[in-house]
Amino acid sequence: MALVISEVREQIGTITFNNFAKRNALSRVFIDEILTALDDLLAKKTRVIILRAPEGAKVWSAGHDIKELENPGRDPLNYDDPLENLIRAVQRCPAPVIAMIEGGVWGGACELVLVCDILIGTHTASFAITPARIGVPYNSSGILHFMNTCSMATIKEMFFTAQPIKAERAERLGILNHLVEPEDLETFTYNMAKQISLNSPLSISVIKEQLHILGNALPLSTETFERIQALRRLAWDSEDYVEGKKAFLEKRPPVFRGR
Ligand code: YXS
Repeated sequence: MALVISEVREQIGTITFNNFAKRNALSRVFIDEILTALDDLLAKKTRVIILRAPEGAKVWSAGHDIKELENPGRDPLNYDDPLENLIRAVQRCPAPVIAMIEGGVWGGACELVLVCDILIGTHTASFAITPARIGVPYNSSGILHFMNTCSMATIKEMFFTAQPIKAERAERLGILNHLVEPEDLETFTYNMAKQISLNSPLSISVIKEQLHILGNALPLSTETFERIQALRRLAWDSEDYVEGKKAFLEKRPPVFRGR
């Protein structure tokens, strides 16, 4: 069964996640299908791309497929991780990508929607970043994506509590561009997509890439980068990461010992 449904209407592409059994957990196979759909839509000169879960979804995406996370002792969010490839593909996509959100957005999926260009959701949307629930370190490019959206205080609360931010607060915090009623979500989203599709695609793609370049323009010395990697190794080498992954697979709360 296809894990994504892709369609085009008046130069507006829609990729619908269709992996409910695993709550749209972003596995390698699922991500490959999303990337293929993205390429196909761009080949068809689509001017706007919408990422969505099926109407009325309780979960937009459960985040990284935990079963596919690297084993403890290795970087769980390394440059070549499939989810990292998807995040870069969305950032580099010349067409604006709109995240149309119903339901919970978990873990790495929370970063995925933050690198989308516009977020439109209903009151069922929520946003949780959860490395602390699993004992993994997040990666620097991912943390920078949060820093480009929210205040430091909000980011610390999200990462430290690993608890969902509900839609109303997400709108106040600038995570959601628009919070709309469920019955208005499609019309509102497609009207905005239509407005964008009538503007200059070249101008939009250049401005989008300028914002991507400037948003990532945070100079780091090599020593600082190496220090960050050493810090991250403390987590991905820890017993806590072993426990975090094991607890998820055993469907029980983790017991972290800080080592
Ligand atoms: O037991 P079966 O085979 O039916 O499969 C279950 C779950 O194991 C599976 N599933 C997942 N599989 C892999 N990776 C996941 N992230 C994941 N989430 C769910 O889907 C089947 C149905 O799950 P179930 O019964 O829990 O569904 P539910 O409707 O009761 O609850 C939906 C959720 C999303 C609230 C619940 O599944 C959940 O809390 N999932 C984990 C959310 C999460 O912590 N995601 C973070 C993944 S790690 C990540 O993204 C980054 C590395 S980080 O941690 O740094 O953010």
